[in-house]
Amino acid sequence: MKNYADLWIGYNKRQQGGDCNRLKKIYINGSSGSDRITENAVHELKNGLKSMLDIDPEMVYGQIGAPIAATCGKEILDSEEYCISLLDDGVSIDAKSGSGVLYAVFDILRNVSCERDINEVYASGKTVRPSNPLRMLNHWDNMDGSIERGYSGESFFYIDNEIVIDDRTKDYARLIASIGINAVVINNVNVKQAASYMITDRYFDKLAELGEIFAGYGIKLFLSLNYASTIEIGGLDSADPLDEKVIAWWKDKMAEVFKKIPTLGGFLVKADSEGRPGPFTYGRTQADGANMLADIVKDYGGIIIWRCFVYNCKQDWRDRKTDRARAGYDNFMPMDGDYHDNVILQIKNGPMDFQIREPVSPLLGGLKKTNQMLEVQIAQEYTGHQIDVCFLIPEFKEILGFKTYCSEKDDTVGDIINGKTLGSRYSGIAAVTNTGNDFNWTGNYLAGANLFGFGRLSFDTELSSEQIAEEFVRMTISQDIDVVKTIVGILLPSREIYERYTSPLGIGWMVQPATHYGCSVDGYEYDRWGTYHRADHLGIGVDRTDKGTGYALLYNEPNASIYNSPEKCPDELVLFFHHLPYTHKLHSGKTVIQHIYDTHFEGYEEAKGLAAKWDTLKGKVDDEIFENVRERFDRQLVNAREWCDQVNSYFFRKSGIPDEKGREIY
Ligand code: GCW
Repeated sequence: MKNYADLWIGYNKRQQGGDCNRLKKIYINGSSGSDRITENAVHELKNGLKSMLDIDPEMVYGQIGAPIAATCGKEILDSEEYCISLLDDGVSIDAKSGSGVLYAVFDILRNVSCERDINEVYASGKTVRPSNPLRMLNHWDNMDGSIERGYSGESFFYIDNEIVIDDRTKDYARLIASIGINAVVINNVNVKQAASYMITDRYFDKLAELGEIFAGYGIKLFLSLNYASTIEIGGLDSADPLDEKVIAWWKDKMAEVFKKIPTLGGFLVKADSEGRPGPFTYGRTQADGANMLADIVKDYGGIIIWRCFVYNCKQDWRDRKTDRARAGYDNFMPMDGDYHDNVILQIKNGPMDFQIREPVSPLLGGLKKTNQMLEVQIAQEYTGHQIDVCFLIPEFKEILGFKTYCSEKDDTVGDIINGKTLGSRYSGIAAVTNTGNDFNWTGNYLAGANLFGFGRLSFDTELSSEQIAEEFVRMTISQDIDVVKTIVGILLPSREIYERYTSPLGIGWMVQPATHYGCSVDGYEYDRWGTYHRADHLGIGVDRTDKGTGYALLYNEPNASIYNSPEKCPDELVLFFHHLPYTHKLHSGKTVIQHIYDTHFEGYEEAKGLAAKWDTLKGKVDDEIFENVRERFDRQLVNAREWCDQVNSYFFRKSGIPDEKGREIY
């Protein structure tokens, strides 16, 4: 027995969503069928169609330009692009490489799995090119098997400082390739202990093997790199990026690494952040550090993805001038244009750290001459630890759709990271992933929707949250229309519900320090991390306007003026930008304090509503899935109640202003 679930690549029996005869003959144009990715794709297709529909397709291979390929009407340009069209006697896939074939196959399997009528779906030919060049997962897995911010068991990549390669590894590659992922960083950005030796003999063989497995599914292997490797494993006394000895060491090292792991795509680097070493130690800039490595890996086609999560984590809470929100911008903007071609800056979606609501980082739309990549987090560090249900795709859609006003057109975050704005081929989106070795991969079965959804969205930014949620349910839980509606109805509002019972109006934090689960309003208030709410008896919020830290002005107009003004600033972010009296009236017409009370009472009630909806599914969905989610809901309700009562009591005690509706506050 396998010790893990199949999720959306289980291919259980399906009803035909229309006449499926055409699936009996599949033409593949553009690949001889003998490259490894196509072989894997065809295997997947045959296996999937057999188990879902009992169809054993005949495969016909032809080269691009063969008369057969006429149906798409346009030339396939990109190696990951594909076209699926209908022929009288079959279905035709046009692609330029194995990757295109692979994505086409998963497109067909997904539609069959959702019981859609392929004659309708592909009636006029479907040409698809992925929205983003890089569609990446970042694992924060440590080599001892633990996972930093992991909520679904231990790592399936490592046990006791050894790399594990087994059936699950290959199924993982299939699982993520099927949703469009083409790059994976397999180790934590905090590179310590054994992980520092990933770029040595100790691990080369296993990494080469892993890289090959991934490559068979169009996925590039990436590693997180210890910036201070020259010191920690190289025996030098410096990691200064301009020091000749340091540069020479890296040159030798990279020659060795790319020779031993030929499929390697490059490295992700967390430098000068939260105690990690970096170029600042030597009075150098982030660009100096990134460029030094990038120039060296360039010879091997490698790229350096450099994180912008650089801030002072030893702040004095008394200091109101230093603003952590500004740090990314202040540290990276001055070198805009200096980062070399094969450097990508990886920017967290917000300026702080994956709170349930943050403004978009002003680096996105600020940087105009630098390759950029968006980092989001599907590991639910601040969003409920995969105990509370929190479907994050609606949030990601908001972020991608955010207008930065960085140019006349193509100025959304989506445009920036898909390479349109800058015309760059080095860009994309990465998620800190939510997987572990739990049976269902993600702890809460419904958290699987975030993994599925992230992949789908990274591949096709135009998909709606609802489409994604529905596909997830159909592919993994049930085709029953009522079940589908019920679960989609749980997923879609879950992020806003989570927001309502936790920290209000964009202020963030108020979490238990260290674990980041559960409420502690003052948990970080007198700490060193730069994460304050500044509440007193009169009001709450951080003044980030021109009169405060000036952060609001880092945005392009009109965003800067909107955020800078308490009247214009959207309610959901108003306490992020402004310190306001509890009696301040929001756009909603409510005062700040009444908003706090109302949203918390409502959020808790709504969470109960989600749990009640789930209860109606008993007997209608797989028992194991039912019980898994049911048990999480029990814990979510305890959490939601704690948040509700602690936040309301705290602000009632601070402000002395009673709830208009006279509800119970402690
Ligand atoms: O805030 C922090 C998380 C850390 C994480 C860090 C980062 C991997 O709490 O666990 O470290 O963000 O993004 O580097």
